[in-house]
Amino acid sequence: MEKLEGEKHVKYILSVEKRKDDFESLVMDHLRINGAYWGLTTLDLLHKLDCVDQEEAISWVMQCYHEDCGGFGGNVGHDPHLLYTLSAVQILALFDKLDVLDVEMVSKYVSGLQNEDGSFSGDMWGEIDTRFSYCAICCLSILHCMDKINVEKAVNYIVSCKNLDGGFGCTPGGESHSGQIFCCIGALAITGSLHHVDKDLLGWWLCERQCIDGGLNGRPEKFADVCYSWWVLSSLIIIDRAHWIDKSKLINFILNCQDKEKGGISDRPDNAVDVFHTYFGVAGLSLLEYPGLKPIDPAYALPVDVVNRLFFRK
Ligand code: GRG
Repeated sequence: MEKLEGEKHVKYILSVEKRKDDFESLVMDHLRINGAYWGLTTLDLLHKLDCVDQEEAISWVMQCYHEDCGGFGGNVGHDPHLLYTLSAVQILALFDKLDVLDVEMVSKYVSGLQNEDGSFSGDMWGEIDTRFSYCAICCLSILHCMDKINVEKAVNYIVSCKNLDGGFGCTPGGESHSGQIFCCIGALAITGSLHHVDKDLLGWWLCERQCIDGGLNGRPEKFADVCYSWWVLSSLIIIDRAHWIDKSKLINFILNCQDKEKGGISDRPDNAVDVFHTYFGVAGLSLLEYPGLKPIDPAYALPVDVVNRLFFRK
């Protein structure tokens, strides 16, 4: 079996941060704060968060903050959005620096995006998606501000996106997709509402995502992709059905997607690596209890020690 090239992945992540004008940096320009969350969380899972200049990272995150509304943009000077606000809050949680936030303003921004039916818009332009329900709920939970939203309505909206196959989509009636399932199951777990889930039915749909090559796909008839090692497996763990897949075949699939020379992980074997797949590969291996990695929390998508610090200060 291949082994995890941890040190090379650390070097790869640090090098992406330095290269500002190559293809990967340019395509990530509008979601740089998501990239920072993926990269920094990977470093933390590999016990290497101290390789980055914490002050510099936090100062950059705060440059993405909009003090007029309380939201964060994907990069300096970009418009605020829930997707980026969650990443900013997660990065600050990683560094144990949530105290730099005006929690009142940030939670006001997030709660202000809840709609009458309990759903969340991603930003002022109004697109609705269960991804944004997850972002809002995860963010407010980290900030200990769940009382700022109508949790019952938020949960009912998510439940209205449940399909007959046990999965969840973006909006009511939307096709089941593993990414959306993570968002819905993660949000239901955080709000203590998993009793709305038929665990056997959903577990069956999720374990059928394992392909012949050992990797997981996002929905039927699609190719396996390393990122679903996170979206599918975290959901299976939350509903106690992770033993329904072949874990060693999945570990092999992820390890075979590594660039063993330059570091980084790709979506499938022999493809080009990127920070997104490097994060989800390492996070997937962490869920699979691969030796040497910090354990990651399947609902908050943060290392377990960070989540314990948030809720138990230990
Ligand atoms: C903190 C981990 C974390 C997440 C924040 C943004 C978000 C909340 C969740 C995104 C969930 C999602 C929809 C993931 C799927 C991403 C993806 C690879 C989509 C690709 O979709 P298609 O249709 O791919 O191109 P398939 O594999 O179905 O062909």
